[in-house]
Amino acid sequence: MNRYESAKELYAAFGIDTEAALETLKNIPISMHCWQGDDVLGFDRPDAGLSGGIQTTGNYPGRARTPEELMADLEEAYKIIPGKKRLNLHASYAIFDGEPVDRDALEPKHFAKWVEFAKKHNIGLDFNPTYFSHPLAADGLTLSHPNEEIRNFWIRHGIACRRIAAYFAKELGTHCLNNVWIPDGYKDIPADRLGPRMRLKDSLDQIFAEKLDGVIDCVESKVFGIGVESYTVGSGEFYVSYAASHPGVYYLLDNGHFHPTEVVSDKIPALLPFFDKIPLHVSRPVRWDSDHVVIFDDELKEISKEIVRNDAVDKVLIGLDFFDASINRIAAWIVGTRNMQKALLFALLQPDLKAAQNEGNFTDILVLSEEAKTLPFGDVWAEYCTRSGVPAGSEWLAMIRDYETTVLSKRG
Ligand code: RNT
Ligand code: ZN
Repeated sequence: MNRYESAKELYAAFGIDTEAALETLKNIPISMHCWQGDDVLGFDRPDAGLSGGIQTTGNYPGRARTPEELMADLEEAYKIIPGKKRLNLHASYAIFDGEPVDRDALEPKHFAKWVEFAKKHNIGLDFNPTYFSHPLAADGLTLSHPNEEIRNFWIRHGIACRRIAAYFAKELGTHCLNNVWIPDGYKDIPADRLGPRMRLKDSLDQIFAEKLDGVIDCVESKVFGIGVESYTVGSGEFYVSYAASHPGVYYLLDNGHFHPTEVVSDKIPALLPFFDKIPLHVSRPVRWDSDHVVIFDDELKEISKEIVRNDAVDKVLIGLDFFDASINRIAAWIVGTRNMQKALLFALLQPDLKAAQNEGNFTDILVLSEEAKTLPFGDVWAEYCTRSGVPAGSEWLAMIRDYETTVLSKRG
């Protein structure tokens, strides 16, 4: 008997159907963020640098410098990542072909090459307006800016981006999640905490006014950023209230954007009674919103369990958000994305203990969930990879090392 067949029997003894788990997993899309490939720099403003209170650290060689390089790197990662993928783009990844426009004048045509890429790989696209790395965001304020001209520029950017999102949806025949995250806030204690929030609310109302087919709108909250430590305009309460009072707008949870002992795994079932969609930015905060590569850790498993056992596979829109410039960037994408999928599979292979909870039987819950942790999960994961036509184990590292030697190391 091969290892998978033997694992299947051991899981069956726990009442767990490995075949059903594999079938479910292959249909859960993971939206991979394009920005791990180039340290969040984008292409529309080659000299802008990264701003907005977020930071990549490290200078590992081989960063993608052009759309062609980024696409090639994504394709390399796709060879090793099983299952259904989507690609998450930022507006700063516009491709101009010699005729640059500012962010408030972006049009679908500036993303035609990305649509072509998506069609080639049969994937959906998600989108994000870029409210950072731009001279008009230099003081860290955008949609809440007290200067009406600057605020209007960013409102126009938001409107332009939603139309691009609608173009993606139409071209690709799948929804496009359009996520608004802004860096707005203050380094030190503000004199007015309400005014900026009233302006942000008004800006969002203007941006979301147009009804667009296929676009799923969401807003992403945060606690603080570098240089923006004392006050964040788009806080958790602000955005969850905004989403709850604006049908069609959803609240995106980034697990680097909460206080250290708060967990997104518990926020998912807190939002499910109220929202039919919950978008995620799965990340790994280490002491702050550091955006480390996602590893197969306990919180990732808990997040996955909440998605799976609450029948929320179609409601939770899983996106990734990490950026590490200190290691091979393609390996980072692959590890992080495979870990998300591993955690989902792990969750799909856990016993259902809801009935025990209702009977007050916490002994069974503790014993059975601990025993299930050491079932031969790795054999089921390996089977999934093999059936998906990708390497099952660490042998893929050699492929990436080879690409590093032949392609990445030649980049200046
Ligand atoms: C920043 C947010 C935001 C960005 C990306 C690049 O703290 O998490 O989602 O990381 O949009
Ligand atoms: Zn995020």
